[in-house]
Amino acid sequence: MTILNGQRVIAIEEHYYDPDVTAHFKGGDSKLGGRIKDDLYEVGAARVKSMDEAGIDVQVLSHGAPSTQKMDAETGVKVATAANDKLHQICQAFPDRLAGFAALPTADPKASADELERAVDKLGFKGAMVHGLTGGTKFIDQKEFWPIFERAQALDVPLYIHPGLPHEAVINAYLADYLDRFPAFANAGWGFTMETATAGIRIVLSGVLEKYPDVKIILGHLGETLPFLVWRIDMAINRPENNGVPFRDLFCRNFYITTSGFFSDPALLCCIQEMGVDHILFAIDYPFVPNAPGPKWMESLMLNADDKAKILHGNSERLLKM
Ligand code: GRE
Ligand code: ZN
Repeated sequence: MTILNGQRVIAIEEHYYDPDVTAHFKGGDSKLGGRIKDDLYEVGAARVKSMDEAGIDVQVLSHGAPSTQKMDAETGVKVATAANDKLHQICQAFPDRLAGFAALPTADPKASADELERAVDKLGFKGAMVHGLTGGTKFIDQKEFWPIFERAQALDVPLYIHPGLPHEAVINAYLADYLDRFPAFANAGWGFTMETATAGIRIVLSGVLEKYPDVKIILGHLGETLPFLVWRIDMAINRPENNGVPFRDLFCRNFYITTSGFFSDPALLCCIQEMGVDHILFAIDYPFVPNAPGPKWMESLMLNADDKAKILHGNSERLLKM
């Protein structure tokens, strides 16, 4: 089935839209799907055909940003539960080809932990994906959200921290005057990166990884710049007058990264050198990124076959128990 000597290819940041979730999107969030909305809503045979053509065996599906992160607690619980049930049905139609990450109603952290457990135990999901700031303002490292990390550790499933649009004040101060001409400056062209890299750094600084040392965090987009920056952040955060934290050790121990939407040889080699190949997993970021170039890139990449196999499927099989 695949173009990589028949080996299994598992892609783990692959998005879809549920109309009962997107009905709640407002403002900039409702524009994120843009021209690819049809592909986001398509979760059946056409999606699997595109996977076949590209040589992708499995997509681990997650909703598109901001998923249920901007809903109030009551709405979020209702919508996330229904969306996860529907995603389970979607996966059941192609059980060898589609798997799921749960949506969590993060406005209610305790309900999120319970929904994560239900999604893993009852629906067979592989973990959960959280998209950016809860309510548009709160980073996920804040203590009220720690029950989610506690439950993820207990269930031994990863939390995938996916970008969302930056805080409105940040968009206005840093990005707004270019958005007419370059709307992607607020999302994949920088805003997403800045927002999610900040979330990743904050998770390490928060102490949640000392409290729950077996928590596994996944970042997409080759780690949202952090593998490149980890040495420098570690150095600065341990200067006099700082509390100090083994930043580089914690990041390289608890974090995993994916290739979603970032098919660059030098950037990937930097990630391998800093984090080790066991922490790098294959992803496309479909349909924001087309399927076909991903496996082709892996095929031509100057990397030994054993390490390619780890990235393409071995690490996902271990981390997501597939
Ligand atoms: C993504 O998931 O990477 C993404 C979005 C929305 C816009 C662009 C984009 O979720 O790359
Ligand atoms: Zn994505």
